[in-house]
Amino acid sequence: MRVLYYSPDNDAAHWVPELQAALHAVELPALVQAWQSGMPPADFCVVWKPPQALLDEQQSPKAYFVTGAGVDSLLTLRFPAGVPVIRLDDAGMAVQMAEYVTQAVVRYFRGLAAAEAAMRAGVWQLPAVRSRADFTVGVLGLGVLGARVAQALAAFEFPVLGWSRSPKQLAGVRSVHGMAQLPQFLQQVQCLVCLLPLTPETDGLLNAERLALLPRGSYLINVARGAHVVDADLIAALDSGQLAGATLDVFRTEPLPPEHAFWQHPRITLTPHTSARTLRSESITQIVRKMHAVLHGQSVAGVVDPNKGY
Ligand code: NDP
Ligand code: OXD
Repeated sequence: MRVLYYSPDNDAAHWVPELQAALHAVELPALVQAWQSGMPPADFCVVWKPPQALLDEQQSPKAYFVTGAGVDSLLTLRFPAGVPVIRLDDAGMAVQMAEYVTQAVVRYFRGLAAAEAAMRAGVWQLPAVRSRADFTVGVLGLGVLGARVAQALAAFEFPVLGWSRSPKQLAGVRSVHGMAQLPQFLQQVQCLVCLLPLTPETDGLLNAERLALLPRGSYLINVARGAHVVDADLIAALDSGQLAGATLDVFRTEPLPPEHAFWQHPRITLTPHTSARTLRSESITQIVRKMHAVLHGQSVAGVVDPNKGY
């Protein structure tokens, strides 16, 4: 069996031998190689942000595996017709996302940033105590990551409201679905978490009109994709006090350009797209398990639906 690996992140030196060893361990002997133009057809391709040339050359693998959860960067590429594209589902990301979002929510709920700033200024001042019942957290997207985040927040006894395309039932989480329910959803949440995939429908979803529906003084946590947010509308909402703060892990352009207004904004907390990292060992284990399933004609989770774009 032949497997090709490609990522612009220059990490083939780790992925290639580890993938080969993992395949060998489950008795799927394979030659795994970093992709170069002109290679013979592979049985599987494992890729992140591949060039179109790779897809044009590799027209008949049994599947393309993507080493991330979001596939928006692939939507403009032309994949060979009929070849499944399979993304990571969880593979160790959900627990990371749950811990990142929970810390950001708790930081806002408990007023920790203001308390730390006061201490740095030599002032001993207790933050106001909020009522948990009045701090509803709204999670946009109740997929693999959003569901785990919503349930982690519910375990901390926050009222949690979720929004998705199709109906969901999650213990401890009230949920609504569909575009028609979005305005009412937004009106109820003090802290909004975005965990949607980036698709033509969700691009720019968090614009001035929708941010204005949140109760005054709400918070935004965006851990999905930068383009879900209209940057200028977010800045305006923060400057007017409509939003009290935003935590942003993802940006329209990454790395965030040095001149971008987000860097210096006093009410924005920034992190460098690190809320849920691709964990190589967990990802390889999942990909190898799915390769085995595909070879045996079994169905696998995480197959991208080209019509939905995620
Ligand atoms: P999933 O595909 O499992 O879940 C997506 C969720 O969004 C589903 O609940 C889906 O609804 C909902 N959704 C999609 N489109 C719409 C819409 N138009 N209206 C309402 N709901 C919609 O994705 P994951 O949970 O695995 O990942 C979510 C995103 O997180 C990724 O696409 C990626 O962009 C981002 N991400 C960010 C990382 C980071 O480090 N910052 C790391 C990993 C991922 P339904 O269930 O009904 O289909
Ligand atoms: C992903 C990401 O989509 O890292 O996996 O953002």
